Amino acid sequence: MYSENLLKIVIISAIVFIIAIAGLVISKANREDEMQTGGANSESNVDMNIFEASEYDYILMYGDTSLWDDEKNLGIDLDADGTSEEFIISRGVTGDVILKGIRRDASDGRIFETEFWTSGFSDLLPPSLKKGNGINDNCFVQISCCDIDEDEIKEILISAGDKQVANITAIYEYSSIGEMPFKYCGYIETSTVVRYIGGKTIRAYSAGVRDNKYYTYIYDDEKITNITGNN
Ligand SMILES: [Ca+2]
Ligand SMILES: [Ca+2]
Repeated sequence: MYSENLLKIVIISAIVFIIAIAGLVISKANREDEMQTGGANSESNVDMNIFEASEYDYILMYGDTSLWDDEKNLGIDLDADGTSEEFIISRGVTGDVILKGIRRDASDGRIFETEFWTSGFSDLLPPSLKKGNGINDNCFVQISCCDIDEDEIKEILISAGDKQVANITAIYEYSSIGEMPFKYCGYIETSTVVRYIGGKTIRAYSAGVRDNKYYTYIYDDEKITNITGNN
């Protein structure tokens, strides 16, 4: 009798142990999935974003590109003309980062695209954020759409950063005509997070957001201007 009870206890303990381990594995997998998933205004990713605003859309990826198992897509009508523009974060065959913006011509369906990474953005990054043609293991890349200069057309913000030492956020204007759908208008360099606070005003945090140390920039007339120096 005693050994039967002992056996039951051992079996039950083993089942509880297996369930606990399975739970841990599943929760870890979910976290890892979230790390690379991003998504429009997803609360679970707020702490990971390297560009933030109260109203915006974004896609985000993180770390070693060889571990990216899918691409991220964002369809958004930047100029409210009824045709969506499209953004993609994915990896190329050699593990390089692909950050793409696409305009589809509503009348004839022609496609015009900009690959931000190879058309100048990666050149802005310090070596600490890069690995080969890709990003370092602790680096995030983010494409965000937000109307910063309040002209009813959303700007595109391309960001790369590790949330500690370096954050490069470049601003591009959308053009609904011509061969170049996205025009480079400058960049902000800081340490952690870049945040749009409304009124054409951007804060670039040099430490954690809670430390409240930031430079203030105005984005207007396709130009970024530092207006206050360090607070
Ligand atoms: Ca459009
Ligand atoms: Ca705008």
